[in-house]
Amino acid sequence: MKTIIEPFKIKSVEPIRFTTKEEREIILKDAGYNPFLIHADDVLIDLLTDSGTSAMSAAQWAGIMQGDESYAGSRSFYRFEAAIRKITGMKFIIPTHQGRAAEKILFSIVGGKGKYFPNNTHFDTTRANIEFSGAEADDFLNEIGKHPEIRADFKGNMDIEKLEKFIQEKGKENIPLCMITITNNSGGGQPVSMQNIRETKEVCTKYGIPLFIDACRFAENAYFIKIREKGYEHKSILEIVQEIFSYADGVTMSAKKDALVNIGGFLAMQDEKLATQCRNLLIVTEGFPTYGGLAGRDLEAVAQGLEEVLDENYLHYRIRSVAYLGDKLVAAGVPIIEPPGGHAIYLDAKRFLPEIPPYQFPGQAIVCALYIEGGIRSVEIGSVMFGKNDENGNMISPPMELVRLAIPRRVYTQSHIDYVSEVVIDAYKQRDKMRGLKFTYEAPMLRHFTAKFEPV
Ligand code: PLI
Repeated sequence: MKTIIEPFKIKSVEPIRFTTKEEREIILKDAGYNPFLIHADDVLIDLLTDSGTSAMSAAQWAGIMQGDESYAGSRSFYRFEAAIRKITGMKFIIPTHQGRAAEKILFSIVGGKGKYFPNNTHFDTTRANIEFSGAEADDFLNEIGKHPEIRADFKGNMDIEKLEKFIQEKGKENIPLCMITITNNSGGGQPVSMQNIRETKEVCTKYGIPLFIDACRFAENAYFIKIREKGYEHKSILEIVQEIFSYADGVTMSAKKDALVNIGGFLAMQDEKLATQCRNLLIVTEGFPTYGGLAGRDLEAVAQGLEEVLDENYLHYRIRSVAYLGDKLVAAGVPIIEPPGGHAIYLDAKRFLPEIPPYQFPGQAIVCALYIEGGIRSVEIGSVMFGKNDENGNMISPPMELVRLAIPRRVYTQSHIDYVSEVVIDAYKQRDKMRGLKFTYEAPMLRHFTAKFEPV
């Protein structure tokens, strides 16, 4: 088989700034050992997130020029609405400025004290918006998804039995909706199978609970279904995504992922009463229902991106280029979540640094090392992001300690990725030099964004 090439040519480039290791040591110390707090100009390869970091296409930039900036009834809104309706089949489509704005509106209405929201794994903003409303966010990831070293096709799946038991325990009247996140970002970018989405829907239907899909990476998930799930190999990506959403009663989406844009999101649903409530709140918090916190040009770019992301050549390159990095790391013995996910490689910090206990944040130690060694910015997804303190001040850690290397869409070439693998492999060889960290500052919510540390 020949090399799988980037399915695009580069028309516009952006320089990246080189720094020395000595400079990076000072920069990181000044930022309290938290790469969220360093200037992007001081980063060589930025793998902090795949969110809002895509390179847009010429057609998207052309759409930007054609954006209709009318306050109400913008032509760009109707294009946006049609693109989303074609994919999701949803009747009511509400633009928001990004994913968490959709979550905020939804959970302000359906959330509240005494309510429970199950998911395969809530993303941090989803969890935060649910908890902010006074409700509880509960994760039901399938057992296999909790074992980074086991290779399986659909490690993002919901544990259907546990979900059903939970519904019986808490009472269907206390569960306004159930969510499923595709792909499962916090669980390693792992896909969810069509069968699992169908079975989740069946349980929801049995108890009269609506199913909402967190659709950030729906196209990447659909591609995994095509190549891994029996019966889907000859279906088009559009057919697969339409089947996925046929099981949903609603959708939240950050368009900053699979819509290939730098800003945008939406909330969509079949229920008119709920849509009316959401639109009323949207007007207070985001804007009029035909722009909802976005400019007309943004709506155009989302509509175009949603068409481009369904291209199988693109998805083939996308999924393969992430796996390419994963394969190199595995060949060098670096522990990662296997198999590689759709948008990122997740280093398994527990196996990478078994000597550093979770309360000294092994993932954050790796994040710091990758920045100092190679100017690579990554993010910890472990005790810094999801750890909680009990009443005695002892930390309760999440099941996994991970470092995410998220790959922006259409941004880096194969040689950038080769460089990343060299830096990670070098860091792994020198892992006995890494030290744990402790907080010098932590915010009460979403603490990973602003936390400061010092080495122990
Ligand atoms: O960053 P937002 O507000 O546009 O989207 C929030 C959000 C919701 N769900 C999921 C699965 C996400 O991955 C997500 C955002 N993800 C970010 C920022 C990331 O770095 O993965």
